[in-house]
Amino acid sequence: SRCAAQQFERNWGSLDARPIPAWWSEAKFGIFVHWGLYSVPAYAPVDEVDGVYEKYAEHYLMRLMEKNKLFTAYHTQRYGEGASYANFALMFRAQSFEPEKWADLFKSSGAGYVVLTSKHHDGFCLWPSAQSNGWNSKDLGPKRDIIGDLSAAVRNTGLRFGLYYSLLEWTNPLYSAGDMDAWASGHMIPQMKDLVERYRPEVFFADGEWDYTSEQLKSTTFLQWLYNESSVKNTIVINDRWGKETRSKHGGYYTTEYDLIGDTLTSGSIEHPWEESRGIGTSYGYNKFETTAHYFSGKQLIDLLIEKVSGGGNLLLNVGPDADGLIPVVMQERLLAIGQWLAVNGEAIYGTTAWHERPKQQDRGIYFTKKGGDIYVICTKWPQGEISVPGLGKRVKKVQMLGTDIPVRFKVGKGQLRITPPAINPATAPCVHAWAFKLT
Ligand code: FUL
Repeated sequence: SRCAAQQFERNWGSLDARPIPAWWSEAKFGIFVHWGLYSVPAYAPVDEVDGVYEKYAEHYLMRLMEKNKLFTAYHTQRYGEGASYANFALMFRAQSFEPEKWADLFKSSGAGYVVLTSKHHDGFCLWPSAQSNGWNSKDLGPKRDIIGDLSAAVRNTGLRFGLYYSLLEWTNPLYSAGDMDAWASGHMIPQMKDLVERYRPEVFFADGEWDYTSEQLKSTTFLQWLYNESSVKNTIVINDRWGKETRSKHGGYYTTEYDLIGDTLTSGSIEHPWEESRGIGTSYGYNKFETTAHYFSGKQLIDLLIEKVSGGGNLLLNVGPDADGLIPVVMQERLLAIGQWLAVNGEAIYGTTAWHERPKQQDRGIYFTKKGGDIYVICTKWPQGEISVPGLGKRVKKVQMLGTDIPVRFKVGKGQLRITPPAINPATAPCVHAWAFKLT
């Protein structure tokens, strides 16, 4: 009998028609991990520059290559005149890396998936890649298959596991030569296929797509294989960074980054799946010079998650472990704060969709999500006075505050639902940061 599986063609029209696997849209919250040689210097200027990208510690190598004054001064002072970036491969040792501890932390954050940098723009691989010329974590530094170890631990906790992969490499002569046929066929596609078949990722987050078109990078060739033939063809979720013309246009979900790219997505007006990613501070790779002033508080991160989810998006929140393999305590604390909030209010987040018909009342800190026949009203500020939800009329039978049995009074009239926030003693409130009402 004929195989019923859909066959995708090698063009965006066909590939874009594949629906995103539901697990991803339901999970809402993921953890991004940027870890590599840049975690050794763990430096970027924080206060001396205004731009977003100059604060990325994972761009350290490129900043040295372009003779950036601040990076060069730091590098020289810390490692000596002319010290090479390649030396960091010996200093990136991960002696204290315990993947089970990371996985437990990620699980406690309430996230549904974890995405690890398999290879960032410096080309250093966190797995024994045959195409890496020994420039990887198994041959150098930790002497470990980091992807193998972390993916197993993460999956043991029931979370999904995905990979970030840079299509460009700053110092690879094959890439610099500009022959993209050779690059894609001889290096990139073999690496990507190796990653997929070895680790069976459930997310493939491509990046570094901005120099060439998706045609030059042969992205549709790889994706056709991924969708038709790979072992993850039914579960894999991909993003939109597959060539300089593809962002917010092609691939799987659309990506924003520190709200920078395609920020119209975050207005909540589009139906296409999308995801915001950012660090807790101002960098993805660990920057040891950040202070608490540069970090979002638990409250800010919870508000961010609510804002993105109510706008129909996911949040991929990044942590940058240090070169020893430890996750800085401040990052741990932030993830646990989110996890505590989700333990009470997750029902208003997981598996929901945006309630596009109702504009959020952002100035009052009021956001909406919906699931099945239920509506959730999430208040990031304790509501002063009544909360009014237009258009619900008589449909609402019950209003409940998540995490407590305290009765909630509400009125229906003139096409409006009006909720009176319960008088609550802060000490017995279900949570401290944001409160959700479920309307049934
Ligand atoms: C960007 C990269 O250049 C950053 O270093 C980071 O990986 C971010 C997620 O994507 O484009």
